[in-house]
Amino acid sequence: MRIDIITIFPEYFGPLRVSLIGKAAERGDIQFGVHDLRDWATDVHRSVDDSPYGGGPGMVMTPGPWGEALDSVLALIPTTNTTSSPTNTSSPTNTSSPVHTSSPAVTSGPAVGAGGGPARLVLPSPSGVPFTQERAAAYAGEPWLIFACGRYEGIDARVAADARTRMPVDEVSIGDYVLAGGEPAVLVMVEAIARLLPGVMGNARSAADDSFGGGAGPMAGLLEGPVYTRPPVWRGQEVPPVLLSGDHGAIARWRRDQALRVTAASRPDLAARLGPDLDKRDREVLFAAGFPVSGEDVAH
Ligand code: JEW
Repeated sequence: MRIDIITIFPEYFGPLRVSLIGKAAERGDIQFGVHDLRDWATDVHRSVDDSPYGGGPGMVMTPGPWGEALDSVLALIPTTNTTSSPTNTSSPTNTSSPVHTSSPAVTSGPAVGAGGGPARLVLPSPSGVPFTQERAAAYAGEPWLIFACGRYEGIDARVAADARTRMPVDEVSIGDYVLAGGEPAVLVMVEAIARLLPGVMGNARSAADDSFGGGAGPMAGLLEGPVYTRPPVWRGQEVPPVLLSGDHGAIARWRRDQALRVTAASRPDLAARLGPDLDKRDREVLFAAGFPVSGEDVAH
């Protein structure tokens, strides 16, 4: 998968060289291009913002540099030929070579930008659709994502409108709080996406076991409960004995009980959607946790 990021703070993406994502990039499982929007500014001050039409506080990112930046990044890579991989391997912290001056080894693809090309543009925004585990999994199946990081009061709306004429564009929110810009949202999304790519996680674990794991699996729709490792007693606290019992059925039931309790306490909205596949024991656990359980009365 290729990921391009356009930002006025390329140094913000140094963390992409660290840990499992950094290793995946070294292996070539993810190809990152981080691009400084100011490289497409045209004035001596490299301006990318101006006052909002209609008045109001703050500044708005001007469309000019964004249009040129997206044109250049789109011209970078794949054609419809899926056997040739992108050759621009600029590291996340390599901000010295903007893509529009990349070497001739970089292929340009006439199919890209003609509508239905392989790139998807993701625009972090407090007004976007929610970024969920489901959306992360869908993005993990894409060949090429371009993230555009706004700042100030956002990006002139014509940039997204223009981009939509040639590629899918998603405005996405990572949560109901207001950031100063899209950069931290992109780090969050890239981490959630990258860990779903084959071979990126240290030891292969089932995504179905994760909190927010999809429809499959016995723990679907539940948050994960507590976890323990050695030593068996620490500062007077014992590991729950069932986990040392070797009784895998009892362990699975205990973990489900804990997941139900945590979900009811932290996320009653999720617990309320658990519905029909709850067994009698599940309903007893939720009821004991003080959670309203529909259907038959589980109190004795
Ligand atoms: C977020 C990108 C770019 C995402 C989530 N836009 C905007 C905006 C901003 C402040 C006030 C009002 C609108 C700042 N801002 C961003 C914020 C993403 C930008 C500029 C963002 N929260 N905040 N989930």
